[in-house]
Amino acid sequence: MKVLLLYPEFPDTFWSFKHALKFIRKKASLPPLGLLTVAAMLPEDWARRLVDVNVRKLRQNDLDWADVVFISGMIAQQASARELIARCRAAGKTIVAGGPLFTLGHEQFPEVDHFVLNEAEATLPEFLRDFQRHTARRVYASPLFPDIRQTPPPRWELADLPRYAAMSVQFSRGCPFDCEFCNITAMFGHRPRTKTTAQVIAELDGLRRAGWIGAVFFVDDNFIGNKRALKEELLPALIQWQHGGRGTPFFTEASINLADDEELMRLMVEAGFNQVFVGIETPEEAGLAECNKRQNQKRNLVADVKRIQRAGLEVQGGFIVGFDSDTPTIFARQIEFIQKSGIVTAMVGLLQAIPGTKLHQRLNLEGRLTGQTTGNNLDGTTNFIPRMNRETLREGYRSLMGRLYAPGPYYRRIRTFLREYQRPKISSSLNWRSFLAFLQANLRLGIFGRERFHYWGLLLWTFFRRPTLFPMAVTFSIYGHHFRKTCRVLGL
Ligand code: B12
Ligand code: SF4
Repeated sequence: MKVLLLYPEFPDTFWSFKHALKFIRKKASLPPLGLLTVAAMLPEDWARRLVDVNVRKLRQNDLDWADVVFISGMIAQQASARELIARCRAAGKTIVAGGPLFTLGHEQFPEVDHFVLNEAEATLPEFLRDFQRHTARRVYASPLFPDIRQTPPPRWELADLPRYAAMSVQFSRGCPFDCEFCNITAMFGHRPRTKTTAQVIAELDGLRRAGWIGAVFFVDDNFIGNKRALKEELLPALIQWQHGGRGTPFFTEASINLADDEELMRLMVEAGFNQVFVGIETPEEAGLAECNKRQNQKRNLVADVKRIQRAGLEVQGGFIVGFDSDTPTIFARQIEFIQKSGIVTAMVGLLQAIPGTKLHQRLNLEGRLTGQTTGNNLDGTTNFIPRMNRETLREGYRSLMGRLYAPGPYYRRIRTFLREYQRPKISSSLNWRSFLAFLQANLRLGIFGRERFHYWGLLLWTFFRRPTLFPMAVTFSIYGHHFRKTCRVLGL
């Protein structure tokens, strides 16, 4: 059996980092970990080929080669997924689909032959058994949250690693919290399930063997969901592992209560973590209460962010506007918060209702849903009737994004951050790509860019005040270019 593993293209959005990746001659941020994991669960004698359309085109000979196509994706990739499915159909291939896009809405893909939904650990073995007996059903789903201590290491050799900016590994699935808009708990449950330390180390060793020396993203929904396992097992083992190698920078996602645990932050930094994405959502207590973001309530969120930054972890923040309790003052409040906290990469989205979330259920009951989500809450659209006037919300969002990423405030935010930040213990080693990126940045941002005065101002300031953070200043400048371009593409 020859299996073609297909990963659809991401649209040009904030998270694609498309315009920044060009500077370092990379094609995509991360490889499709779900498909690489599924590849490892297929029978040993099956041949496998991965085509991630974000890094290379799907060719006719890929389709001619394949007996069956396994396609994955998230909602944001649905347009490309539909195109790929149509091509596979036209080529007469059997199509098997799985991953978040299909788990949350398989009914919308009548052309697909088999859906293997939820976590493959729970559904794939039964499908494979039936498929080999030619008795496979159309849909395989499971309410179970499987033990991931049996999950095999991803088949890295199928991916063209040098084309990606970073690699990903997963330690845990699930999150103990219950935010109304989030579908993580519906998909992965409340009890964080963890892999064993030995599994994680084996995955990292596999990456090293495959020649990877760059950054690694721990794609956990909330890395600190099980603090005990981290402090007693995983982090000490990672510290040990780093000593045996050249130093791999890690980044991840965590909830704000990370700021309460000095020991945990210290261990994370020692283990090589230098960046963490935190869902802050809103500085307004009413908004936090409305979406049940308990862990963010009644705190000084700016002070929390600064504490994490001072520990040596850059904070990237997720923010939302469009809560029922939001009034038109929210736009200025968000900007003020983000500027003060020095969160350079601030992903502000309009609230969208994703199927499977409590928010979706509530808005459905209230008769306020207007259509399907685009799956990308940063594209300036909503799929429900907001309490605020729709035009006020859209305009407010547009102007918020414009002001946040305009060169003046953006470069000021970088300085606010660099003043606070501790130099990371482990960071990406500089190589010819970094050097080329620096030259390109000088040309595109420093000579032709509208931000040129801000750019040189920042570089000079960093050179004299925080010289060890100079590479970060260049990286942030390149990100700013990407964010501004994306705002233009999205008409923000
Ligand atoms: C890494 C990640 C990203 C990376 C993607 C990189 C990549 N190449 O994959 C980046 C940073 C680009 C990203 C971006 C976004 N993401 Co994202 N992301 C994740 C994250 C944290 C981890 C994904 C992962 O690697 N998981 C580990 C693997 C092992 O799990 P998996 O992919 O689910 O695969 C398992 C099963 O689903 C199944 N499976 C998967 N594929 C297939 C295929 C077949 C054939 C079969 C049988 C089974 C199967 O088997 C696997 C093993 O169990 C998830 C959260 C999560 N916990 O998964 C969110 C998640 C996938 N992202 C999400 C969202 C919303 C986004 C954004 C839209 C965010 C935004 N607001 O802009 C953007 C969209 C991208 C864009 N450019 O527009 C949502 C998706 C919701 C949905 N239903 O589609 C998730 C679930 C998070 C959430 N809060 O809800 N993301
Ligand atoms: S803390 Fe993050 S992952 Fe957990 S439920 Fe809230 S938004 Fe989802």
